[in-house]
Amino acid sequence: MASAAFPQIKKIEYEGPKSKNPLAFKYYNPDEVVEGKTMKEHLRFSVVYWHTFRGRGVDPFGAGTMIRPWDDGTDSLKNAQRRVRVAFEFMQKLQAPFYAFHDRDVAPEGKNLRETNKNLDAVVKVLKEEQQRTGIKLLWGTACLFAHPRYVHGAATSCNADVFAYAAAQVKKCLEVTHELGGAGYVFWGGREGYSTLYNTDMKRELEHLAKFLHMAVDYKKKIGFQGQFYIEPKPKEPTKHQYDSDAAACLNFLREYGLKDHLKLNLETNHATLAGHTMQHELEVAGAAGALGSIDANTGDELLGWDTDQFPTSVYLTTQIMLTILKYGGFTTGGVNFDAKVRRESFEPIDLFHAHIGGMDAFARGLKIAAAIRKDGRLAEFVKQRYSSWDSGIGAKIEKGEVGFEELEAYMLKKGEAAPNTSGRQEYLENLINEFI
Ligand code: XLS
Ligand code: NI
Ligand code: NI
Repeated sequence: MASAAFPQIKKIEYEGPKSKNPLAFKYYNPDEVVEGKTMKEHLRFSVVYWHTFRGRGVDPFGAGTMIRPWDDGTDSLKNAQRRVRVAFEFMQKLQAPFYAFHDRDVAPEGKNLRETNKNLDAVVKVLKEEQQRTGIKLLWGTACLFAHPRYVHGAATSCNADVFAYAAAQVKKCLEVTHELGGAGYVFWGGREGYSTLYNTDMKRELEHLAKFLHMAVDYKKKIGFQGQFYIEPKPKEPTKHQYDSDAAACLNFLREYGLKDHLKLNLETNHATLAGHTMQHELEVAGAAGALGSIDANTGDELLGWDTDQFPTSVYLTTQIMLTILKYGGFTTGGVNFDAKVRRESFEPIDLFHAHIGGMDAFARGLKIAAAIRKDGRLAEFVKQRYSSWDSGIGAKIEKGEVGFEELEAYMLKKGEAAPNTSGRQEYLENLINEFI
């Protein structure tokens, strides 16, 4: 490649917890083995193209602030291709094994679909070269079905059938490109699949259209032999008042209702969980219990701001809870820890991109190690096991096996007279136990 975009920055290495070097990992040691796998294999870190390479630092009150010397600010193809080289220099120096993109992050929109597709092909060529040069892989691709004005009323749920058709054509192309780049997955985030007012909305029809759209995608995926995993990314609102994929449970219900459950897993994002009034651990648990835990968009919100601030995750409690649940369900297969996060508008220098990702990677490495230590200690799991032990034998086992109904249970209780006493839930004890490991 031509001249480096980050000439002062060398490859970020693991230096251990005592290091005071801000450009080193204190906890993320890619080759260190935890529970039989390396950290690199467990965490499968991924950098997002949109925030990291296209984020300009705009907010509803102000213009962009980001200093990006390699970017000439135009929508030219040349600029887009140069940006790819920079992105791969960044990811290589960061030791990030994966990345994720929207079609429109990487290549500019043309004056019609044909020209737009041509632009995408021209950038994909460079992406492919850089993937081969660095060994960095695509975690997932996705189509941006929300930014262009044509998607004002949604994409697959638009009242305008032509917009549905355009979205279908766009996803078709994006699937082909993701396939060509060897993507491990493909994400559907319904940015504007929802409503702003029910006065103008035929919800039933819109949901049926969304399902139809996803079935078409499944069919096309099979047709081209794309083996990657499909995911739905839940989010309750923003930009719309209500989005149909509002949380993990709503997504699962939708997938089951429309016969899509076998074809899509969930890509869960912390800040979206918060907006839905849940914790990330709750969302992971809902997905995990349904066999649909796919991948995560790692970020965090601000307790005092009620919107999707997409901050880099630094809370060790958060990453510990996430990794406890991920490990409980067997770890990532096709998914990974994708930093769908952006540096603050006030953090406008290129080096801030490194600080942000290093912090997130270290926070997850700590979460992984702490979660593994809690699992090795075994007291937490043992407590939960004990708490449900009344189901392991006697009447509990009979209920679970389906051997008894209301009549048998009435006879059992009439004979016994009163239920066995309850034991304490010991929340405070368990919170203290977790703190032993933090
Ligand atoms: C927006 C979403 C988006 C998806 C990909 O809030 O998180 O970035 O991850 O379309
Ligand atoms: Ni996301
Ligand atoms: Ni988001």
